[in-house]
Amino acid sequence: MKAEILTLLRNSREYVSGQDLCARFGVSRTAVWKAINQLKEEGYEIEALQNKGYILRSYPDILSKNEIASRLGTKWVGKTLYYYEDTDSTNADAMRLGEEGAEHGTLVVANHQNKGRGRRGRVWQSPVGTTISMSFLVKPEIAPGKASMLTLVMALAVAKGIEEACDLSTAIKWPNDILVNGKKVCGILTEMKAEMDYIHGVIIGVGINVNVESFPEELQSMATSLILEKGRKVSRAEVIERVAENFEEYYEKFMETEDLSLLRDLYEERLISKGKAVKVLDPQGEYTGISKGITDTGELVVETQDGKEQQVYAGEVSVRGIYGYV
Ligand code: BT5
Repeated sequence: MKAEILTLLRNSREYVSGQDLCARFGVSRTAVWKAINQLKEEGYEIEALQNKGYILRSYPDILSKNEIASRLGTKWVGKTLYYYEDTDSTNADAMRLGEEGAEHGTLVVANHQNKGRGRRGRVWQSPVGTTISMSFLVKPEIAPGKASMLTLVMALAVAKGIEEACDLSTAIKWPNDILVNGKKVCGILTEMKAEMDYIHGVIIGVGINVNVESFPEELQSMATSLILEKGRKVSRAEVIERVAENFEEYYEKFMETEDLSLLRDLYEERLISKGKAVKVLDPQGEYTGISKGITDTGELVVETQDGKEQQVYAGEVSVRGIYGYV
């Protein structure tokens, strides 16, 4: 009921009467009063006026199960929601929950993540209380080889979500970095539990620097946050809401065709490398070229000096002018 009261208060510019709340939820005035008091204790500034009711005056950057649940207007993403104050890695949590039978669309969010993982064993740093660490569990009935496209689907959902939540323009560095003004605000890690021809679950982990005011020295030249770019605090719950809603829409589009053909234009509009010089760190040897865009199945297309087009499936690609490739 607390989450529903919060939704009602957030969506109302007028006072919401206590009587209406009682009638709506079929509970006593005391029960409503108790729920309101709990919300106040969590940091919501709720004003109560006799004969008028309650109004929500302000809400700081609160992250809680109620705050997230009260916002999500999704059909299936985040309907099962786990929230942890502290955890090692939300990707590890989502993987475990998936093995225990958690449903398609389950969302795991943490206020603090101690052992955030990047790709290939790298570390993802998530300072306490200022970042989003979240993982989505999906169970698509597709060939396991197609699952890596979900990283691109999520990249698009995050890029669009940030644009909507705080009116900043974003760019995507293929395949999994979201940038604002040329620096990384978000990384995505997709992991999968599958047999050769059957997916048990795909975990798409998203780390977003939201209200991080400073970074350790080794990240300063490449990392940024929404607060640093926007110049004001940003509500993490609102960013989660937008990302989740976009992800639901884009995932459904992806499943229609089992590729990115319906999303490719949207992705390429934000692809930072498009038309630019890139360096591909291929295990067979490094090469340079001009990035042309992506294929319907998510590979990066790079035209080399001899005019041939190469498709990059995985691996590291540096873009000239971004994070140190000069
Ligand atoms: C990523 O890896 O960018 C994927 C990050 C995924 C994190 C999420 S948080 C929720 C979920 N649970 C997890 O355990 N992980 C996921 P990669 O492309 O390998 O980039 C890692 C590199 O980014 C590091 O080696 C650093 O150079 C840099 N880095 C680390 N922390 C950063 C931060 N907070 N902001 C920007 N860059 C960072």
